[in-house]
Amino acid sequence: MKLLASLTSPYGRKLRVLALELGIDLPLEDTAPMADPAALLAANPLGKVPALVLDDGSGGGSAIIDSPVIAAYLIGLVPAQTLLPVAGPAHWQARSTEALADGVLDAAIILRFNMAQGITAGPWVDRQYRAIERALAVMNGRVGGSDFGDICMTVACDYLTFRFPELNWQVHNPALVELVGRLLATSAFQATQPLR
Ligand SMILES: N[C@@H](CCC(=O)N[C@@H](CS)C(=O)NCC(=O)O)C(=O)O
Repeated sequence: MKLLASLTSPYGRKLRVLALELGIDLPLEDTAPMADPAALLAANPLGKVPALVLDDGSGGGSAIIDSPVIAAYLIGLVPAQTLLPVAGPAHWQARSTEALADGVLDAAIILRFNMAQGITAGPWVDRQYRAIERALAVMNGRVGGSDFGDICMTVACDYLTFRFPELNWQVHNPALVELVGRLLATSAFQATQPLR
């Protein structure tokens, strides 16, 4: 199995950290989505990374797409895992925390695509900034809920530091600041730093 993702994709980083923490060997095939490489389009017709290409023995390889789905697949490979509560409210809370963190990334990426076209203001842009601000405030209250949620939130916050340093997300979110400082020092986050 191999992961198609770019070295800077935060969704890809979430999965790479997860694989390291789970002890899963997950080779990365550096894939730039905007170049529409054939291997990516074969794995994911949406043309998005990350995509997980499975070994099905035929050389073709079937694929799992969308980082929450891939995350669930990886976690399912390790029945003894303790990162994500297996069931009940704590499970769904952790999955919702993942969705919040991914949603912050989705909003940030919309902003980047708009910027690339010279659009830096307007109602749609403001809406993304407001969504990020509100989600961060909720995430700040969820620190420590689960290791999985903590990983997802750290990935999202570090992406904001990387691409939107002027946002100063740290100012109103002290619990996230503490979390991110702690997790970025771990070997899994160190090994998956985006090229800056
Ligand atoms: N919901 C997807 C989002 C993935 C995504 O937006 N990836 C970006 C790169 S970080 C991408 O491939 N963008 C290319 C495009 O939107 O065409 C996931 O969680 O995997």
